[in-house]
Amino acid sequence: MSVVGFDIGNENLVVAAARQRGIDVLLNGESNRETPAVVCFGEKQRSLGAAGAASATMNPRSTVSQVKRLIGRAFRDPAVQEDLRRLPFGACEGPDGGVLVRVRYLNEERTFTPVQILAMLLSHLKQIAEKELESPVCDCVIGIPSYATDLQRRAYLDAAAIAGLRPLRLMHDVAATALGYGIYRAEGHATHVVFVDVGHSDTQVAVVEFEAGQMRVLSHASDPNLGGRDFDDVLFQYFSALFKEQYNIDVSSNVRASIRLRAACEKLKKVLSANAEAPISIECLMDEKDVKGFIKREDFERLSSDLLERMLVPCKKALADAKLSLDRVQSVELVGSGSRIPAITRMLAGLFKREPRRTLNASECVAMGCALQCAMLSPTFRVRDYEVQDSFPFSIGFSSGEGPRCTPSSIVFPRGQPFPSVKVLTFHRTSTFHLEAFYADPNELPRGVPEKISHFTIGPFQVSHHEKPKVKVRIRLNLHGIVTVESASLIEGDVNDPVLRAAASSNGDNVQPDFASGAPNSEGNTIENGNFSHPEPGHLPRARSTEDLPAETEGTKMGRPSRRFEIPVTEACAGMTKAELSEAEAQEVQLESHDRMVERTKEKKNALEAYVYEIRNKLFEKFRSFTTEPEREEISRNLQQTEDWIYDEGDDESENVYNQKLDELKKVIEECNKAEQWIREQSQLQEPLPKNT
Ligand code: ATP
Ligand code: K
Ligand code: MG
Repeated sequence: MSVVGFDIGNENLVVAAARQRGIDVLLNGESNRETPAVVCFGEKQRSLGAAGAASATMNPRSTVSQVKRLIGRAFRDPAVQEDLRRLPFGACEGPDGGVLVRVRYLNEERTFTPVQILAMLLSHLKQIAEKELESPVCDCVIGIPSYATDLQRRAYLDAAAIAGLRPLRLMHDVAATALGYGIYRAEGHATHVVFVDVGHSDTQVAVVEFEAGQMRVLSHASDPNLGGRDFDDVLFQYFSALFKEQYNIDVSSNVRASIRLRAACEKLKKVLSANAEAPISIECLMDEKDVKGFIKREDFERLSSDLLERMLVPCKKALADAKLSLDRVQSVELVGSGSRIPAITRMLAGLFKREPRRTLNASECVAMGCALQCAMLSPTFRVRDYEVQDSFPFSIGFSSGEGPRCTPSSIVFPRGQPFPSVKVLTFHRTSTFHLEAFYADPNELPRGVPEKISHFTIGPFQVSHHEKPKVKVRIRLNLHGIVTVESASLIEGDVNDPVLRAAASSNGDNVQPDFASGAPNSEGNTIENGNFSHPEPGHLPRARSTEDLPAETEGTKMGRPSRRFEIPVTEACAGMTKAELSEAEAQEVQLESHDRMVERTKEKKNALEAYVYEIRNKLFEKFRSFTTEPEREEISRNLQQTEDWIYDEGDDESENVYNQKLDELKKVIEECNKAEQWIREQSQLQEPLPKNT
């Protein structure tokens, strides 16, 4: 079983695999190490990755890109609306309030969720990996932004499931980068490194402590809306204004012109990373006008000064959260291709009082770190012991739905919590109750993210008892950074209670709801914060276990033994239902089989064309000796007819029709082929025997 790591960038996808000799980035069908995160829907087929990007200008409105930013977000979120304005494809609100991407596919209006598009990209990467590795790919680790919400994390898992992948972990991008950095280094004493990843649309920072055999993420900070594309936008605005003045054209009013200018600005930005000035020139941009312009790097930097200042904000926040003074930072590592702008390096050097380094491969480090983590988690690989401890960037609270929601004691996982982590909360309840998980501090969240995470029903259960029984609820922040109620149990002190005893004997572990009638206790609804909490070793996903739950039987203060009963837990969270998930899986299977059919049809058409050429060449050489002039003319006419047909009415036919045509043609020259075969055999028979020496 192969183990792979995926970097799902807003612009670029990378897949890496662990092999016996180390981690390799895998090449796509075009032999590139990065694959554009693009799906293009066409009249006849869907094109993914590099092929999708190649068809983008032909079909801009049905070319879907930057979908990472739309996953698990509300259509009405102003930040989403802002993104959609810049993107050429259409979108509308889905029944769940999420985004639906609108495209034309096979001459029909179709909508897809961003999760489905992500699944298409993952599936494309899976195919790339399977081809390169020549083995099936299922286990993987997927890089995600540290600021991903619970809903978005679940969305990544849904997308992976649709693509037929099994993520052993969703891993924060920068934690993956840090793992790749740390595992080959064996400092005895603690060193601190700040990682700054500037991507296409976001900037992520983490402060990491390395010691021999382990890494600990001390803090994550980020700006989800600051990346390379914002610098493109600065240039876009500048040249739009310039062209309006000089050529009297309004580029932003024209989709195609906007796409072309944006692409030219991105190129220009890259040129400016290596040169002090750069020209721009676009033929026939709009209203049949050719445009020309030029900008100096210093002017670009001046126009970008706000963006550059903003880049320092998450850096300062990460340092402050890590409680680290500058002199304790040994290195600043810069990754992400967006960081290639020289002014960014300069700004960071100013802040950190040291030159940022580029020890790691800026565009491949996330995928490589993920592949490494996958190897560590997979039983099929042996990797040296190395402990990865990540930290969670948002505070998570729980409330039982009554009383003031966010009191300091309701924070179960404070910001910076090492995870995976388990905490046990104790409630005093006599019947079914509800728990709500929520983000405890809205200020920590990206703009537009709702505070509510998910809702849990603890029950059904009911006890008739005068004492308040204890309900212990086990809460897990899992390896993916998703929060769940793992189990709940009723701890009952008095085993002499006849009702409870009856329940225990007749229903095994579960206390059923209909055996007692006592009124629910209205008190005891406050959360007793976890009486124990243990961060687990980061590299071990732990199976659900009850080993550290209170013992089945334990002494109470009255000296009586207590009993434990499991209570059912149901979860209600946004995201896809099981039925939606299997429907999406079926749809993806159908789309893929259509893609394969289109590919096969192309191959069949090519084969027919190639056959025409092959026979035409043979006609006047090999076939000459045994055919008459009229026979050759007849065959020639047939070949010509087939060729004309391919370029005309047969241009877009089905696989079967091409097969039929090929068979017809083969019949026409059947006699010739037989004759050729006979001649070949004869000449082999007549070949002189090798001389005996
Ligand atoms: P994200 O991490 O935000 O999801 P991503 O991982 O796809 O996105 P990267 O591939 O790290 O992003 O970076 C892409 C950005 O890097 C683009 O904005 C691109 O213009 C920019 N970029 C690439 N090369 C250069 C260069 N030489 N100079 C400046 N910017 C560059
Ligand atoms: K990337
Ligand atoms: Mg990235």
